[in-house]
Amino acid sequence: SGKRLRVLVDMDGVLADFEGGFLKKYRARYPEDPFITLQDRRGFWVSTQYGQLRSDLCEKAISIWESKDFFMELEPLPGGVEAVREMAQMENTDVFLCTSPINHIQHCPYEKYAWVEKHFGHDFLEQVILTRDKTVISGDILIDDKPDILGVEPAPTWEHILFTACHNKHLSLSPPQRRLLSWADDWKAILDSRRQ
Ligand code: BVP
Repeated sequence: SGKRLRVLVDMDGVLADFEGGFLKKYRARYPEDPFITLQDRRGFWVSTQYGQLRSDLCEKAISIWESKDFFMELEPLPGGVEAVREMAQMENTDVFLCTSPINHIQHCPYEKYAWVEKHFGHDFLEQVILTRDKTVISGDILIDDKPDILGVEPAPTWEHILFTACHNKHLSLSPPQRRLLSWADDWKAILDSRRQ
């Protein structure tokens, strides 16, 4: 009881398999070029690591997620859609999908909404927040695979829960930062720890 809990959930790397979708389409489009296995991924930015592998691969990587249907066709990560649906049904709980579109605007913003409609249904479009700055969005919890979530607000209201992904699993967190290892991990306990 008490006030409602507001949970912000990221899409890429938390609900949608950005890394898997990227690697599959990159290898299909550039079969002669080197690639980075998911096991060898380090750092949030795919483009940065590909650019370090070979300088021309940075723009080749970018060409993949700037293509039509990239975001729309991402596979859901295991258990994510089910967990968010269940979370949204819980008492005193408001869930929003909080995601940063790329600034190549042709396809990504539309396809993120289309992905939500496809996997959650039309009514869930009400819960979508597209923003390039998550620090100005208020909430109690932000579940996100990006290790550093920065913006103009130095003291965001939310606690960032780091969702484990191939690129962040080796990072040691500075306490009291917490992780959600996957959607099979105890997300309900994390929510309960923030309820009044
Ligand atoms: O829309 C995603 C993909 C894009 O950044 C957005 C991250 O959004 P959040 O997960 O933080 O909501 N993106 C872009 C690049 C390179 C751009 Br140049 C990248 O390497 N990885 C990545 O996810």
